[in-house]
Amino acid sequence: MLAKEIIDLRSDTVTLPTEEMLEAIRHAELGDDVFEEDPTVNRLEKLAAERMGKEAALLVTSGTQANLISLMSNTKRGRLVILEAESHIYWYEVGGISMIAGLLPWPVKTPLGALDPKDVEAAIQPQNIHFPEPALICIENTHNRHGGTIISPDQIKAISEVAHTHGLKLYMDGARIFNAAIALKVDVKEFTKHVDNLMFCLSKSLCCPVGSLLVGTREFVERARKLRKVLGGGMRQAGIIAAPGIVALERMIDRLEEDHRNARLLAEGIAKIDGIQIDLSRVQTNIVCFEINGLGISAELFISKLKENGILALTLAENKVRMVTHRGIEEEHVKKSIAAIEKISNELHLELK
Ligand code: TLP
Repeated sequence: MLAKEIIDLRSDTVTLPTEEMLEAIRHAELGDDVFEEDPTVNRLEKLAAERMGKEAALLVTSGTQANLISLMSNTKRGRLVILEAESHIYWYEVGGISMIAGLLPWPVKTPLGALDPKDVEAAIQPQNIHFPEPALICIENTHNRHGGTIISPDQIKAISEVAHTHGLKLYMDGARIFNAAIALKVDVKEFTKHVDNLMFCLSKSLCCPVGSLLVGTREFVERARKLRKVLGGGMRQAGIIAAPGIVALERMIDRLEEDHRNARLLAEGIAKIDGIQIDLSRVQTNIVCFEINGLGISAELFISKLKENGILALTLAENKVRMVTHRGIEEEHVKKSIAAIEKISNELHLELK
């Protein structure tokens, strides 16, 4: 019954595997993946590489591990990495870029998540005794902290031209790249063809329990394979992780449109509520971020009030809340969430009077 149900809008990482995925796990053909002998892993990696239009792919345990290994595989210690100031690598990966990869992150601010090629050019420091050598440019697509915004294929192309002119690699944290492809109704290769390599996640809106894939040239992936081992990420019968990944790539992508429709519905509903500010132009995929400046309470307190109403969300800042739609969130859950936010807003406005 919906009334007692928790509506979990914290993240698309909370999605559970489908029945078909559980069946695929049960029947997966297995082997030792450190010896590259797990047939199911090999199938998934081949499929991922084909989908992305690259030579090879590597299954790793998480998006964070995928980003760390990619940073290391693309660079050498002591180099400079240009990335967007709100990027996941910079904010949410425990500083692994410096702590483990030994790199200097160089954050560049943007209004919507897409690096401006002119700013990238400016950030590529001249060869000078004082500066570390730049090695890599990172983009994030869709952009999480900017609200699931899309970096378009044309924008990627323009950034890649700057990167390649200066002999730098371009890497894409494509944790949610299929959301971008579905939203723009283009093949995912349109987003991947201008980057040297990328990662994408199976465990977010594609509903797998575990896993991300690195994709790029054979050489990049072979270096990554060794780095994965250094980091303790060499897995054995990893076919049990790969099997649902194959189901995800074959069956779970088209349904992302539903999540986008629900996010839009949620955003439009929230936009009508007193005390809340939302930039609807940012709601391009399955993430909805909004500010609660007019409610007179912190985002933390707002989230706890939501929880009392059976709705879970995350804070992004003192005054900012994030909600994410995914499989399991239906239109009726969206309507219930809007109603709950409206109720909280009305109660707060009454208290203020
Ligand atoms: N993002 C999670 C949290 O860490 C915030 C979420 O709920 O959105 N890149 C991007 C763009 C991501 O959004 C995430 C996860 C990652 C990398 C890391 O993936 P995991 O959680 O698998 O390490």
